[in-house]
Amino acid sequence: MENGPSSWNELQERVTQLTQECQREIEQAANGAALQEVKVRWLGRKGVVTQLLRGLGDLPATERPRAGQVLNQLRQQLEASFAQRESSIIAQEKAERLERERLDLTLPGRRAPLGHLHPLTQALGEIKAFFIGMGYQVVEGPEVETDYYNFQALNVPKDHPARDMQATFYLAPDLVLRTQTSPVQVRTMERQKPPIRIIAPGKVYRNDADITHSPMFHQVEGLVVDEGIRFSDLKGTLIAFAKALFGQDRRVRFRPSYFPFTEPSAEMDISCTVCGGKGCRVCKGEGWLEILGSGMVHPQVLEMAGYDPERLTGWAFGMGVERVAMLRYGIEDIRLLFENDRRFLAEF
Ligand code: 2NM
Repeated sequence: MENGPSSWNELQERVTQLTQECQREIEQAANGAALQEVKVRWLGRKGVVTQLLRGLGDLPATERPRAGQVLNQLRQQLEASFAQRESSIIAQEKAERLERERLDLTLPGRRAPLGHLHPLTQALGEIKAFFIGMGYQVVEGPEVETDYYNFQALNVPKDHPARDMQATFYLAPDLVLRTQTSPVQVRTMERQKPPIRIIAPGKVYRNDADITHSPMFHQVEGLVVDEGIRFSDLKGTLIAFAKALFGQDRRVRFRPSYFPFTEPSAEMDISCTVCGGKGCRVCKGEGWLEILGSGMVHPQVLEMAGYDPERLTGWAFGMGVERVAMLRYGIEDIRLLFENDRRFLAEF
């Protein structure tokens, strides 16, 4: 061997030295990349061991086999050491990764936020449930109405203050946004024969806006027509309704009132839901809250709808859904019901 060991002892010694040197580097390689770099330096195409093997060609033919054996042994031994270290690094890196990515499978899951019905929809649902339970039909009709169905058929003459431009949205001289759902009841009377037991929920429109009025709001009106229907039917039904919605121990009273489409007419109050009747800010010291208007259907209205007022009588009522929701939940500003601020809605 030129420039190399001149005796077998020296070659053996050199190989032992190289083995130790390489072994140390293998142990010190901290990760896969560092180990690969060491491997290239020792066993790669220009690596230490490869250079030595190439040097074999320079040896006399008689020495080549033995020297080749020694160097091949060195290469095999180093390859084995690399493989061992490689697998221990892979195992260690896997253990580290598992530790780093550890999941606590016992943690409770994140609950999907559950929505709920809008307070107005809840109030409307309770109102409908009561009347459906009493055998009433739910009917709907157009929000754009003719002057005839919104006013004339309800005994509201051309010069009545309820037709004031201030309150009614006119779309054309004979076309309005309905100011109440009563036109639905008139349309139903025209279509069906008694007995009639219906409620008409829906949007209505009036040019009013403050903390208790919105230009669009919701009403539920109801109508019962048959032979022998009396004011006591109105009272019994509406008292049962008030107690179903506001509590069985709620007190109820009727006050005389006026509507063009009923005679006699009455407003129904319930004892204040906030103070129970002692008088507070919500009931303005009265102890009572007005929740709906009602009355015996005016004979003129029955007649215009094609019914014989000598044979048939009826009673009707109308209430604002927003008002019911505000009284039930103690909401002081109607606009909160339409802003859809989820922090507000989440309270109901
Ligand atoms: C109310 C009050 C009193 C009412 C009357 C009718 C109809 F079509 F039968 F004439 N529907 N609704 C009525 C009666 C509405 O709202 C405060």
